Amino acid sequence: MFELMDGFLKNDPVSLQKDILHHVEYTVARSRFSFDDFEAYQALSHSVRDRLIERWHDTQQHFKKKDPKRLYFLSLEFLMGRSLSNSVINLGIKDQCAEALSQLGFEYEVLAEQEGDAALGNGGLARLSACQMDSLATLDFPAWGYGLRYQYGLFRQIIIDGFQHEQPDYWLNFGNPWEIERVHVSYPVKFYGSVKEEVVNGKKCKVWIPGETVEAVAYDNPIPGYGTRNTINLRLWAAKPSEGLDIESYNTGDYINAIVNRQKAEIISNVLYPDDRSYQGKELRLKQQYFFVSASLQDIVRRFKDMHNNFDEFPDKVALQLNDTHPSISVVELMRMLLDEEHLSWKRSWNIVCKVFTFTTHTVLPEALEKVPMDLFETVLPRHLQIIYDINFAFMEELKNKIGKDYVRLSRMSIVEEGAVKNIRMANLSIVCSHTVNGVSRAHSELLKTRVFMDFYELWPEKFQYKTNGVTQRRWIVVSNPSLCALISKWLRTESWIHDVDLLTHLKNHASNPELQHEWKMVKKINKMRLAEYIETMSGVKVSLDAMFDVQIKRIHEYKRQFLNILGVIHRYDCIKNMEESDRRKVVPRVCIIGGKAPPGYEIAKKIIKLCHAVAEKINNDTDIGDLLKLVFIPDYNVSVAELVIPGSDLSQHISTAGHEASGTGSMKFLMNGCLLLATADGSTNEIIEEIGAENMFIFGAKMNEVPKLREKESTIKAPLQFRRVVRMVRDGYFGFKDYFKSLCDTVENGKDFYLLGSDFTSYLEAQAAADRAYVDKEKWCKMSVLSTAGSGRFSSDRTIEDYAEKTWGIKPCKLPL
Ligand code: 26M
Repeated sequence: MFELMDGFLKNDPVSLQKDILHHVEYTVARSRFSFDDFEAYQALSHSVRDRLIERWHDTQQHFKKKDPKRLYFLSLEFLMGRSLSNSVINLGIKDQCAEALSQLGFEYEVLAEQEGDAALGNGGLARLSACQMDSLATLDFPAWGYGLRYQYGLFRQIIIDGFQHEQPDYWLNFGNPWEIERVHVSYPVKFYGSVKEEVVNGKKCKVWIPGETVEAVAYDNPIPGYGTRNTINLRLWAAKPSEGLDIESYNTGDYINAIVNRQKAEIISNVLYPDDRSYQGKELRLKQQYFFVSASLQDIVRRFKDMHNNFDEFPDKVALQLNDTHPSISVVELMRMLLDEEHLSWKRSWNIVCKVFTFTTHTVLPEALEKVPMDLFETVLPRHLQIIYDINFAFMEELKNKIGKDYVRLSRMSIVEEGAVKNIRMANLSIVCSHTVNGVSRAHSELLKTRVFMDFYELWPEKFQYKTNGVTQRRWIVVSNPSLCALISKWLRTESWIHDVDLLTHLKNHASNPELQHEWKMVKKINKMRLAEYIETMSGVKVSLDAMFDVQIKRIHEYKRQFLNILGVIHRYDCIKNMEESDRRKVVPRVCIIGGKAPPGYEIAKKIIKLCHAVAEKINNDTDIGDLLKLVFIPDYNVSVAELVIPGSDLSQHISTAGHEASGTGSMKFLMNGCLLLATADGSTNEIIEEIGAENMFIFGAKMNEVPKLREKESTIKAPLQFRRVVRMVRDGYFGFKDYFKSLCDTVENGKDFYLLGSDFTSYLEAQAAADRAYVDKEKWCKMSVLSTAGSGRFSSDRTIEDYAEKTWGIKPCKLPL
């Protein structure tokens, strides 16, 4: 019998089964003769975890021995989703696990479903971090992720009478086998207090006397690479009361209060902030940011000092990646550590800081750039504010030398925003202190250079790069679409595409092959069946598999235009209603699927969710319509729902107003799974068009450069009749809730249609009609679908990460020997 062994633990089914039973008995503490699906999931997870830990240890040892330059990826959000399914794929032990379980009377797929999502993030930015961690591990890069271990992840969405309600996501309720608590890896993090000047060794020094100290405890999450033993670490910090404080109690009340107050420290890592883009300047948010940054930097500096004693070598050993501005306080914190704790000179410290940081921004909207009110800064981080002043002073001097006394420009570029309320501009701080700045698609980077950060681009053109996002094909094909994965490997006669995704392009050769097409359609059908079952369970709506499954799943936001989608559905409904019987037979049946969470405080987004339900109620119960049109809202959209929905979709919509989606990564997941895209030329779509050709997609709407003009003219131009008609239906209460929908209708009428729904409506309907026509021709549709998958290689996060490694971080692979 072959033995799959790369550590102490063997990976054959018999050994796995032994381990599973061991964990049933000793970890889960159940009888090995009677345990349920969840307990079996726990035991299996612990068996997989043991294997991860072996590889994790070997990897860390190896990195330590080789001491390469390491990348530290700092992010306040990671949307990891489930770990079991991903780990067994990357370890290459899925079949063995399935066999081991089947002999015990369990089904692997059923157990994998037991796991809840790790949802420590909001949306695109957070899932991108997770995809990038997978690629960093797979490509053997010596990388670490650092973040916060929130006790409550992103809120759960429940729908009552069509309205969104938020519920806490206490994801740790049933334990988390995928993390390792490191009680001995902990650091004090300071807040508040004051700054004093002292003389140390004859030199004047600033000393920060904190008002509060909180302990950061490490939780390590192993991230296995695919087809390699390398397993990197995602270290998340949890806040615990600091040991340092002695409780001097004079009475029981003091004693109890002292304990209660200490316990308040834990609040810092309690809950993830939902992204509403313009949410600014909250004390707890600033404390979260500093907390994770301070602990991470203490950890990083400690690791550096273990091996080196000259800080000038720091930039040769450390790259620090800022995932948006959320961790940008790190630049100031590193400065503070070098100045106040290592007693380096300003010049030397600044030199080091400028060589280690790189900054990626994920937004287009200038109003979404983070600002922190100065007095809040002064209270929470008094020493940091001083350092920011010093950085800004030096920067302003340098700038004056270059551009003269252009005070308007100087004030635009200043890190400190003057005004009634003074603010610290976190993006300006990040740009000034980073050696590279990048957007997340080519179009986005152009926008940064010509608009959002134009002044900085003029000053430092060499700092600006562009890096188009990517997603990992391991999760988005291999884990979530096993049938497609098998088909691809069969036709390419290799599994190498799983780590060399450019090989997918060879599918082009078979795109018209009837045999492949037959198999391709079968795969889609299986996935549609799975999705249809899910829809029926979640919403009670029965859908026909012959219908085109048309999907829009993403966070709900005005710029993403779910409202446009719903108005399109209303138009379709209205057309069918008014059709002759003979014409009805020609209608391509559709199932329109929408899913996504609205930020809790974003009223218009919540109204869009309610509208979707109101329209669905009407259409789905109209016996006149039957299977020709259904509308369903999928509640509580998250990573594992996406894994189910994407493979089962025929068409997916990415319809943001051009110039608003920095990149978009959902589109890439659909593309890989052979779903056709109906999209505007926004963000990364532009590059998808280049790869697979506009003829294989349904592109519509105003182009990025047309948007400003259209906006100017918007108030004077009448929206098309069809558009006014469907909005009127909503306004007049055709779907009920007349008063409630009024403010929603107001956002697209009376010259206030900022996101240009009216102006894009006609071309949207044309694109939809083109999709209908294409769907009727099954062979043509299938060919377009194959070509979508075949052209998706460029959108793998492997490509993105290789590019960052070479051009931004300057890191090289450090592979564990087999
Ligand atoms: C800010 C303040 C307070 C609380 C939360 C936030 C916040 C959290 C997340 C703000 C923005 C956040 O994420 C932005 C984001 O997800 N951007 C998306 O990033 C993707 C990956 O680069 C892109 O593909 C999307 O186009 C972009 O919208």
